[in-house]
Amino acid sequence: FFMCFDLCISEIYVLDDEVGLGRVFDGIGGLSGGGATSRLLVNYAEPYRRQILDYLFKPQFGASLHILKVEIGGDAQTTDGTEPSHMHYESDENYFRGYEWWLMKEAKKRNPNITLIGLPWAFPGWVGRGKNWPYDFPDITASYVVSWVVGAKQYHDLDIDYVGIWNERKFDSNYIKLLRYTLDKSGLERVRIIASDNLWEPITYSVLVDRELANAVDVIGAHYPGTTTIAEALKSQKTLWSSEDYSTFNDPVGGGCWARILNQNYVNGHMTATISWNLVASYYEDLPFGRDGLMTAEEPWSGNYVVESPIWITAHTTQFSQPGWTYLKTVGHLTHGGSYVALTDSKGNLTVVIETMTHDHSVCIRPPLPAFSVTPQNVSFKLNGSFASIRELQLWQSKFDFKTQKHVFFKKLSPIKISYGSFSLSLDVDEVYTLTTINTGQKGTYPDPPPSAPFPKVYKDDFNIANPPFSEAPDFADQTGVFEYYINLTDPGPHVFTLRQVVTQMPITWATDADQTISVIGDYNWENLTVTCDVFMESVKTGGVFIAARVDRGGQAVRGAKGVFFWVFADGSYKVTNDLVGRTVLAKGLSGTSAYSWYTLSLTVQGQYATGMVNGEQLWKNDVVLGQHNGWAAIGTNSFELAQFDNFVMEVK
Ligand code: 147
Ligand code: CA
Repeated sequence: FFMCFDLCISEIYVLDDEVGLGRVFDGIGGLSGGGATSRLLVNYAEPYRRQILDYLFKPQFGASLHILKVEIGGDAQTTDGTEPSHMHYESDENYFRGYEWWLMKEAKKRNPNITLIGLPWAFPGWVGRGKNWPYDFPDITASYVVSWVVGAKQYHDLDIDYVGIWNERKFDSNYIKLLRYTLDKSGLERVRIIASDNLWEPITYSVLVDRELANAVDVIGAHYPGTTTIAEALKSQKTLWSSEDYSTFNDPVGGGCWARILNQNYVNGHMTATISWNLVASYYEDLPFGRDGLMTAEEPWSGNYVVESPIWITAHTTQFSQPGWTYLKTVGHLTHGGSYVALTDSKGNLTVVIETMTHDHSVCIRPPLPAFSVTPQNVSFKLNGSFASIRELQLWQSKFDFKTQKHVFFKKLSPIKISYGSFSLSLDVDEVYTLTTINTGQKGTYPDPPPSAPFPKVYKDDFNIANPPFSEAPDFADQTGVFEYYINLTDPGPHVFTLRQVVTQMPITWATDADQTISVIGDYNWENLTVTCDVFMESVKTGGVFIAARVDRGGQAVRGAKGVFFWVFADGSYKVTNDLVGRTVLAKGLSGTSAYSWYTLSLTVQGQYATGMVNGEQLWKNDVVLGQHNGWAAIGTNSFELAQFDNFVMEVK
């Protein structure tokens, strides 16, 4: 940029608080879950794990997020895996499962003012009394959700600020009112309700015609709004949020998407918060929506992580304005493309964020982006009202350069002097500027993390850990069902500490979970390896478990997973199949296996051949496995049944 004097023609934009103010700013956030998007983060060694958390949450350091939204785990597949429920069964309550509690505490440690939100994608099956629907027994659903809020306080001293209804699924007005009532009855009047985490309609219409519902709903939250809202939403006078947005590959175009929508969600759509799906891409990249997070941390085994451009784009707003600040009325589009917003704390501070992202460098995953043009331009800003006395503004710049790929992110430039109440800037395309009276901005940095490395070729887990920090064993990514550390208190033998699949009923689903349970682990590119695992069925006659290699998919597509699956059943038989559903049978026969005994299964795949052993003896060999060339290793069960796993080993050839 250069200072623009009389020689250049520039458009004049006025920043004024005397014409009234706009809406109150509620913050910028990240979403962990929906689902299992932070799965691998928890397994990072220190100091890398806390560095990643600092880049996300530490004020005046990196993204310095204002909001953390998490999934209320429902034991079901919710995009990149399952997250455990605090109530697997009706009589069960446990507030130490999964990693969302831990994540919320880490966020609070860094920013005590961070806003916390919980939203269910799925519910355990018992909540619907077996029906795939959460509103037939709304009192059960409401008390299930309120239990989660109460548990957050009781066991973790976390005050949840907002809860939602059912992610991107139907809402039920009576349920929302009952949720409000149940919260109030539990002394949680301060907890507010977001509805409905879907489109603007039909929730807006319902709020407009139903006064009682309008009283229960505090925020209308829409997903992927494409920066716009609808007239009815404005008419409702409700706070409007983009309660899920972004979901774009986090390369510089992803950063450009994020820059454009952070400004324009307010300019065009009057939305006062924007939440990124997802917070941090901490799941195997070959699961759906790989790297759609503000940064990437998908290699706990190496410690490598990458601070991507969306982190620094976030900082342009978050480090210089806080929830409770107010947007000025004087915000808008720039004549030659791009946009500007301005915020104030009403105590004299002013922050202006300008973005000039071009169309092709700011495309998000959805919705489609209509054509627009952005060209270099000179702009002048006139400071009126209480800003007239400002003499200097701090200046921060991000400058995308798609030609050289030498991008500059969140760089502090010399402050701008204000003369005669105005300043000028020469804006190039694909730039982001912050001009602010706040002088605490900082581009946080740590030494480079270790280099990227593939998943280790030899991997063992005996699950022998008495007080695990998390309920799930490292690097296992559950795709249907939930696999937890388990202690066999009465077992005198070598299997006191195991891993156990604990979901015994199809949940109220969000995606299409498989009818079998499955947890994947390892490297998607693996072809030839041996997987060994001790297995223990807990269902007499009907039980079944498998170990697998070359598993080709998870996420919403898990039902169609292919690979090489070696099953044993409690009825004394075995099977080798090409798919998780067990339809394409490569081999089958008798194994002599039954429930309540431990067996060591071993599966070796080498080129076109696979061989299986039980307790060290070959059960079948050299079955031809064509079609499936690579994928993760996996363990799982034949149905929603209890079963245990121990001494898991993978050796890659
Ligand atoms: C959202 C979900 O809420 C997230 O859990 C995650 O799956 C995310 C991935 O992009 O997507 O669900 C959407 C799925 C489809 C659309 C919008 C949101 N869509 O097609 O407009
Ligand atoms: Ca063990």
